[in-house]
Amino acid sequence: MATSIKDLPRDEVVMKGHGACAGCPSTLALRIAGKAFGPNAVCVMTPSCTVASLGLIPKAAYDYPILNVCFATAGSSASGIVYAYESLYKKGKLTGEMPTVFTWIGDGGTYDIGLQAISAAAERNDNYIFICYNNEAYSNTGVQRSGATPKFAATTTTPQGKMEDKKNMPLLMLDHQIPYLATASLAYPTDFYDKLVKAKNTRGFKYIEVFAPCCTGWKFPSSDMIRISRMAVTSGAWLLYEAENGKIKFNGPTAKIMEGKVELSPLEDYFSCQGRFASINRAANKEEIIAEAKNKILADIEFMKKRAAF
Ligand SMILES: Cc1ncc(C[n+]2csc(CCOP(=O)(O)OP(=O)(O)O)c2C)c(N)n1
Ligand SMILES: [Mg+2]
Repeated sequence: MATSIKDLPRDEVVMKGHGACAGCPSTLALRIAGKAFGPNAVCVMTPSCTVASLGLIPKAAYDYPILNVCFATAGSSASGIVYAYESLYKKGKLTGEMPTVFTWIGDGGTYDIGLQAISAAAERNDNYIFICYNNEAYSNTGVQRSGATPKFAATTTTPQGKMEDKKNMPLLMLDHQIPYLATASLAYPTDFYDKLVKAKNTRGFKYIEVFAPCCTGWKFPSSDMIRISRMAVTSGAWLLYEAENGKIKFNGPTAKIMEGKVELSPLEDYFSCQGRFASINRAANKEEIIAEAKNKILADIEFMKKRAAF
């Protein structure tokens, strides 16, 4: 049975005094991960907002051991930790439950700079949970475009709006034939929590990507973070699903969208509350741009329906 919000453990691993922006989605998502994994866990991070705001000694505000590594080793550092633990347990030098090893890495570190080592770890089916928090930009260094930035979104390197579509990283990871993969949203925290617990209890390589609307980079009031998280799902801009041994199951509103039981909410509403899409409003061909973005979403939905039935 799905967990209710009242059932979530009270444990907090994100401590007070951290330097994250108010309404930071990564920080909230980390709190939920801490509840799912419990105290016996080890985390690997690459340079990112989370490292800068929570992970740096002497101001580290996360109650886990954190290994802060360079981007290119995003996937391989966690593999090394797992192999070391497995060897120590085998030799009897460690006993008890092995800690949950997980990564907490941004979209820049996942989609772009760390991709090679992540792909290799997935292909080896290394026993850890790769978590990507996707704020659709290189936020920490001033909001540059990444492979996860959607078309038309303005960043500091695409001031007129990005001209290319984003990569479909979850599908790319699914094609590594890993035992568990999930997408998640902070508007559906118990769905996210259940997916984290499932990943913890699955052996092999697990990939979870949580959608993380960044108020600073996307230019909206911090109090709107959950509302925007929800609109991304209801408009079809972010699809919620999981795949156990490659079998896709849609979750929450995405399941209803796939079954044709609910209409997509207006994409215009999702765009209009974010400053990064402001140039769409100013464009002479505004209708054309919105129609193109909607058609892309519809095409992705049709593709995923067929992919899930396959
Ligand atoms: C190899 C390398 N290139 C660039 C940087 C500079 N850098 C530090 S954090 C960062 C942004 C990371 O973006 P993302 O992984 O999406 O995390 P976010 O900042 O959005 O939380 C960059 C480019 C670096 N540290 N190392
Ligand atoms: Mg990012």
